[in-house]
Amino acid sequence: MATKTDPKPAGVADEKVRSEGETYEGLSRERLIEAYRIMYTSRRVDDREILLKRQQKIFFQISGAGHEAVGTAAGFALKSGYDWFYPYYRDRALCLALGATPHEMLLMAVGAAADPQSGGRQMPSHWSFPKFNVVTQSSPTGSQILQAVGCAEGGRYFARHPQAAKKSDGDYRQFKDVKFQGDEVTYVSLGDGATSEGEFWEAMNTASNRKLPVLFVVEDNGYAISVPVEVQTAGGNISRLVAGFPNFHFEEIDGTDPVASYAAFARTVAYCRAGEGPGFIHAHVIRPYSHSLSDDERLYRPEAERNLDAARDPITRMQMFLIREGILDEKGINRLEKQVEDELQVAVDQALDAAPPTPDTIMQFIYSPDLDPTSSALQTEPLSVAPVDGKKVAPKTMADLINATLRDEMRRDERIVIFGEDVADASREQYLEEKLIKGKGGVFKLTYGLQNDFGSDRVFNSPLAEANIVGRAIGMATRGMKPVVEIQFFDYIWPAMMQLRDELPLIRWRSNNGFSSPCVIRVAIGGYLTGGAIYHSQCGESIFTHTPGMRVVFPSNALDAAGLLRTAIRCDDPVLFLEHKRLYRETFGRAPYPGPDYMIPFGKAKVVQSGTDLTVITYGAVVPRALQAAQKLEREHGVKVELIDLRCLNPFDWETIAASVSKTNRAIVAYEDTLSWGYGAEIAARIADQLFDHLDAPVRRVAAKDVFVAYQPILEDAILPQAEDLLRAMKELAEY
Ligand SMILES: Cc1ncc(C[n+]2csc(CCOP(=O)(O)OP(=O)(O)O)c2C)c(N)n1
Ligand SMILES: [Mg+2]
Repeated sequence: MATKTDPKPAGVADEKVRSEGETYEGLSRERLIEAYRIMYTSRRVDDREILLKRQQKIFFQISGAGHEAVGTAAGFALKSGYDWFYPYYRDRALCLALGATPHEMLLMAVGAAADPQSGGRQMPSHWSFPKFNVVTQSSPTGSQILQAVGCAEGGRYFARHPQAAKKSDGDYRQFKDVKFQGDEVTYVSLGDGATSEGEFWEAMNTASNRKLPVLFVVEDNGYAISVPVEVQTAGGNISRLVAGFPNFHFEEIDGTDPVASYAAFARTVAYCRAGEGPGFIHAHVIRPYSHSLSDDERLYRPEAERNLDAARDPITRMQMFLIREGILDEKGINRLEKQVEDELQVAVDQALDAAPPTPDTIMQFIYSPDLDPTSSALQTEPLSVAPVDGKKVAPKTMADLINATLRDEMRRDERIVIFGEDVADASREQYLEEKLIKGKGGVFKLTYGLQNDFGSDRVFNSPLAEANIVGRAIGMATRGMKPVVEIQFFDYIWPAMMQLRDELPLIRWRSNNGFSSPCVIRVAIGGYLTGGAIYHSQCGESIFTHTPGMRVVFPSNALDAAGLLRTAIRCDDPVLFLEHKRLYRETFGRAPYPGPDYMIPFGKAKVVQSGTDLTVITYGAVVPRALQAAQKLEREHGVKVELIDLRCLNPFDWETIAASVSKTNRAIVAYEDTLSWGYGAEIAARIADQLFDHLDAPVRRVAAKDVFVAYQPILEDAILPQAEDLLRAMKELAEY
């Protein structure tokens, strides 16, 4: 076999057969037999699954055929349950090498209740083994890579802050075990096609820049479904393109050769473990079974090309190698293969007998089963603030109280880190140390002074890349950290959308509670800015309330922001915390700081003013506008409006809405987002559905026009719902 230290071309036999006791790049003869057992098992599990699919006994199949050598080598070079793994769907052999069994894999293929990876929720080959530190994987090619970076950062953080790993009662830490090793490595693999995803480059950038112990493995089989590598990758070779990233150890190998692969992995893992930086292994492999059962590669690959691949099949090459080296003879190989077949047959029979999950389990583990953020466990009273020198303490803005809440929570919980664009006081920390500058602390100054107080390990700037922020936060939170990250403007949240829609809210559910990533994403949102224009004024909260697994909070005043942010940080679910820019420094809703333990449970609306004639349900910056309109309506027409501030959008407080509408028999739902398909549409539909008998008038919505917010203030005023619009609608509905 060709290796770096033995540069013979692949397929050419060694002249000298090694004697007993000699190793092959550190692999003993027993280890090589074990490698073959894993590789052969992997191939045979694929073959059996394909048969089961054809017999319609399973519902999908993804093969690892052709990738067995590199996977086995990775599994041998890394430590199961010690290092961390974000494997691609072709990594069956890796998972077997780490200790997973064919039975566990087949349970996933049949979708059994006892499937340890997802309880029947995910397709096969979407690996998840908490006991081996194999973190739940998904289908989007590339979304695992930034999470792996965050995972490595988590390991490093705990090594530097071991106190932070301690358990603590009364918040998410009670339910989140932390384990870490000072020299652990995080493995992440992907295909040649997936290197085209932007998140791959974002991950390479951060791993390189922070010298993280991440081992990137590109399993290059030359195709992404039918698209050949030269279309994906400029120049056709990813190794050439990434060669300029500093701090990396690079290897480009024949990934069908287990010995050469193992040698490359051993070198690279040693480099990563020593803390030198990340590793990158580019493994050339083959894909003998087409992309999947729905793909026939003969449609786009001629026979000659496929024959070239077949000649490199790692299974036959390994067989020939074992025989040639006198490690196993033909009889020995047959015996090993028969043993694998017999064991596999038992595993297949057991999997086919396994019970499916029952339909009543579908809603389990969307959210934490341990900590309910709506419960009174997360409810405290604000501290009353005594006057100072006889003078009442001046109330603070929402911006002030968010900053103070972050500071107190960081003091209380060392697992909290804050990162995002511009959130640090100054990345060049010597400027701060020498007191040459004051520091920035966010474009809205919400994180001002936190780096100064807690250090650059805990508050730092990210690159200008939103997926980078959220993807890394997910990886850190999986390890037990509590990232409280910032998206600078809601308008720019979209690069993170894959992470926010397909990853963060799904980690717990898709792994059947095997993993969770409770982190907080703070986002500056909304308009009424006078000059904010299209790209600094958007709302769009309904897109996230439409995502099961994501808590969504939208406070309208300083006190609520403080209480809800603390709950968001202490809770065990992912939270999107929406902060209205216009409300950051508004006179409306200022309050003294309510103390370091003030919490408001999620899903509890606030009745801003009670009334008998009409209910207005709203949140965010529409609250002060609706209040103004309601007060005017009462002054001028004697109509008494009950004004409900939802505060939390998922979960939301249906009880308060229902009680109010049952009393007033009239309802308006008001929101700043565009009217059609907005958040209020759901509330309106529920009122129409469940409170129909109580209604004396149709349910109305008041919202923005179905257009983006324009720059010129005259246009902005016309587009966003104003107090006058609310007043008109309230009056009309009261008179209906
Ligand atoms: C983000 C995303 N886009 C498209 C797909 C559909 N898809 C699944 S696998 C695949 C090709 C992946 O090719 P490569 O990364 O080379 O891996 P290989 O299958 O060759 O091992 C595509 C396009 C997907 N799963 N995710
Ligand atoms: Mg490929």
